[in-house]
Amino acid sequence: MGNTSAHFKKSVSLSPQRTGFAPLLYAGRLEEGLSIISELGFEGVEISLKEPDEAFAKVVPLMAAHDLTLLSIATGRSYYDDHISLGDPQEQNRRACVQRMKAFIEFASGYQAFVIIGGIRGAAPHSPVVPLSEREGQFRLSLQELLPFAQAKRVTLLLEPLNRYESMIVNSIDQALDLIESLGFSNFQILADTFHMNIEEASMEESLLRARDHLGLVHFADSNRLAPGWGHIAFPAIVCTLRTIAYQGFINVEVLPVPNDQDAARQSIGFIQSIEHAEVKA
Ligand code: LER
Ligand code: MN
Repeated sequence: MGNTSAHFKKSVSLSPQRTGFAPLLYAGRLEEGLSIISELGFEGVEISLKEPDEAFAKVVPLMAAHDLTLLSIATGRSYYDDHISLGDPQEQNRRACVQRMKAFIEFASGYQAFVIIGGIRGAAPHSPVVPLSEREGQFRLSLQELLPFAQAKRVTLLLEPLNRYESMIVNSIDQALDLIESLGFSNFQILADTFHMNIEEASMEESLLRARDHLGLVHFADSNRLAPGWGHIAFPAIVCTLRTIAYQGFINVEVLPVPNDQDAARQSIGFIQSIEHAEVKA
């Protein structure tokens, strides 16, 4: 058993705008970024957007020109910049956020791209005190509306467990699995991010094994959110597990532009290439 393809497809998180959400490369320099990452050997792009605007739609053809797939759309800026969320205790805000997500889903359906549910569920630890059960209930209500909408448009939504310092809802892979299994939609899958797993999981490898039937995408960042290899996460064991479960999706690099965008991109792809065939002894 294992991944039969020669290598994992690799993608990277970019942003058309400069943003307060930091682990994005070439933020505000998207065209330059597309050309450099395609030369480095990346095959796909994840784009962080506040909304699916026309300015961005015009850039999408450039991706194809560089042989890059638009893999996924990250949506957290609606919460970080506009303060609306899918678990919002204020109904007006929650509705605005559900509408925003529907626009993302419509946009993504044209490109067969994933739409990510990460920070957009809200409930950051510093947010106003509202019983957690109420926020979870509101989040669930939003999902019950969005999942059939996305299904009709053949779009898969990815639920990304976030560490406890970023959200109080769905921190671990097991919590994500519970929610996904209880809702029962095949277009609802997991996005497993090594940066968050390093904080929340007892064993990243065991968690990936449990997630195997629902794993849509993987984010790679090291323990300090630098490029893989510049922190202390044991990536060879993780790629070995991904091969064991025959993971066929992309490995998406979501890292800080430190010491600069190009070095972070170069280290990320070079490091993954150097370990992706490694054998790890149990
Ligand atoms: C986004 O993919 C992520 O990992 C989060 O930290 C965003 O809130
Ligand atoms: Mn992530």
